[in-house]
Amino acid sequence: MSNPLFDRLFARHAGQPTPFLHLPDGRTLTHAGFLATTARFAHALAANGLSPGDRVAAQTAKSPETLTLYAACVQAGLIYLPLNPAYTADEVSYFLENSGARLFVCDDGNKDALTPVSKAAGATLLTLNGDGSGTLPECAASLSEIFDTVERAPDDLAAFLYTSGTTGRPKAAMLTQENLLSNAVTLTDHWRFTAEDVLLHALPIFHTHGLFVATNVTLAAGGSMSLLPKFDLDAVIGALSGATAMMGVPTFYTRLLDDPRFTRDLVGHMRLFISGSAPLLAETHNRFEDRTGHRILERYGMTETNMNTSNPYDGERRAGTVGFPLPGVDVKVTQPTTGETVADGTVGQIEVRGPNVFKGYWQMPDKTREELRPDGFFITGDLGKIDEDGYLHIVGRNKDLVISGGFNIYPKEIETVLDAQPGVLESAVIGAPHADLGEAVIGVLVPEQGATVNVDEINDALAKAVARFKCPRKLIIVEALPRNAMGKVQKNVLRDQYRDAFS
Ligand code: MLC
Ligand code: AMP
Repeated sequence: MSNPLFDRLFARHAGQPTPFLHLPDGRTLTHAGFLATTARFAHALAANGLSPGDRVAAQTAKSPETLTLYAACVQAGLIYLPLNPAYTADEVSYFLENSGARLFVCDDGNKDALTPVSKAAGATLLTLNGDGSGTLPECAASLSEIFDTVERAPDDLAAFLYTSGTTGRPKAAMLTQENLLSNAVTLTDHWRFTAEDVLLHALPIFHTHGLFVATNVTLAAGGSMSLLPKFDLDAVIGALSGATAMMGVPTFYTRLLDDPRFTRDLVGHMRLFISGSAPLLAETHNRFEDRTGHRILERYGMTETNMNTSNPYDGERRAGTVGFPLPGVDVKVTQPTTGETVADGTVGQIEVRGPNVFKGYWQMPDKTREELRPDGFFITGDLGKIDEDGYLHIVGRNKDLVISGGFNIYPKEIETVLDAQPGVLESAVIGAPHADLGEAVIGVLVPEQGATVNVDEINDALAKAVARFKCPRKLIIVEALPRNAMGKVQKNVLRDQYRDAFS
C-alpha cells in the first residue's frame, strides 16, 4: 500500500517526538502529536461519509488544526481545497458548487451565513475554529490515532486551488500527488533545508506559497516551523531570533526594512531569506543586503505549476531575476503568436514543463487546452527573457492581472461588479504602484450619460460581492476610457495616467 505524498512528507515522522510547530503561546507541537491528530481527523472525515477522490473545502483560520485537516485529507485520499477566509459567501458558493465539495469546513462564526450556501451545494458542514475547537475536532476526539492510509498513485489528485483568469469564472487547478511531492523534494534539496531548520511562517496557508512551498518543504526536511497567524511586524521581529529561515512575499521584506529594529545583529544567525509570489524590486534586494548582509533568494512559481525557477543557493543570487529552472523543470521563452522559442535576451512569453505542472482545470477542458500544450508546456501568461548567463527575468505579464501584496486580483472580476452598478456605463480596473503592496487596485468608472454614480453604494456592493483585498483602494470617475483604433480599452494609458495615484 502506498500513498507517495503522505508516506514521504508525513508518515515517516509518526511517533517522533521531534518539534514540528512552534506556536505563539510558547507551545511546541511534535510530529508525533500532529500525526496522531491527523489520523483522528482522517477517521472523522471517513465517518462523515467521504471516500477517496472527494473534495473537502476549508475556509478556516491559520492554525495547527487547519494543517492537520490538510494532512488528514492526504492520508484519506481526499482532495484538499483551501479557501481564503476573506472570501464572501457569494464567492464561497461558487467554489463549493463548482468543485462539488462533499464537505465544507468553516469557522463557527461564519456558520449561520454559510449554512445555506453549503446546503445549496449539497456539502456537509463541519466547523473548525482558530483555537482548535469546532465540530470536526469534537467528532475526531474519541477516534483512533491509527488510520490505514488510503492508497494513492502519483497521478491521483491531492489538491484543488482556485485561480481566476482574464475571462470567465475562477478555475480549479488540479494538483496531483506527484506535482506537490516532486516540488517539495526538489526545493528541500535546492534550498538545503534540513531537520535543523526552523522556518518563520507568517504566510497564509490557503495558497501555494504558505501551504505547499513552506509547509511541504519543512515536512520533507523534517524541520519545524514557527507558525504565526499572519504577518504582524512585532511578532515577526520577535520570532526571528528562534528561526533559521524565512519565506515571504516582497511586502514582508519592505515592511521589515522600514523598521529600525530590523538590524544586521537581529538576523546574523539566519541561514536563508526567500522571496516570491510577486516581483521583488532590485532596490529592495540591495537595501536588504546593505542592511543585513543577506542576499534574498528570489524564486518564481504559480498556482498551476508550483515552483519553476530559483536563484541559486550557492552562486550569485542576481537581483531583479528569478534565477534558473529548477532541476527537472524545462523553461522556454516563446513568441506569443507562433509559439516559437525566441533568442536569449528577447522578451517573450514564459512556458514551463515538468513534474510540478498541474493536470489541468477541473471540468474545463477548453481552458486547459488554451494554456497547457499537448507536449506538456504550460503557458504562464508571464513575459520574460533569459539573460546571457541563463537567469530568467520576468518583465511583465501577458494577462490582465494585478498582484497586490502577493494576492492575485483579476480586473475582469471587479469590472463585472462595477459595470452592474446603477449609473455606471463601463469601467476599467488597473493596478498602480504602491509602496507597501507593490501594486494596489484602482477602479476607473464612466457614468451613463446624465447619471451620477454613488461611490458609497458602489463600495458597499463591492464589499458584498468580493473579498476586501480585491476592492479598489481608489475609485476614479472619468468621462470616457481611452481606446485604441480597434475600440479596445488602453489600460497601459490608464496605468501611465494614474501611476502616482498612491505616492
Ligand atoms: C490585506 N488587505 C489587502 C491585502 N492584504 N489589500 C490588498 N492586497 C493585499 N495583499 C486588506 C484587507 O482586506 C484589509 O482591508 C486591510 O488590507 C488590512 O488587512 P490585514 O489583514 O491587516 O492586512 P495586512 O496584514 O497588511 O496584509 C498584507 C499582507 C498579506 C501582505 C501581509 O496580504 C499577506 O500575507 N500576503 C501574502 C499573500 C500570499 O501568500 N501570496 C501567495 C500566493 S501563491 P480593509 O478594507 O478591511 O481595511 C503564489 C505562487 C507563488 O503567488 O509564486 O508563490
Ligand atoms: P498565482 O496565480 O497566485 O499562483 O500567482 C502566480 C503569478 O505570480 C505568476 O504568474 C507571476 O506573475 C507572479 N510571480 C510569482 N513569483 C514571482 C516573482 N518572483 N517575480 C515576479 N512575479 C512572480
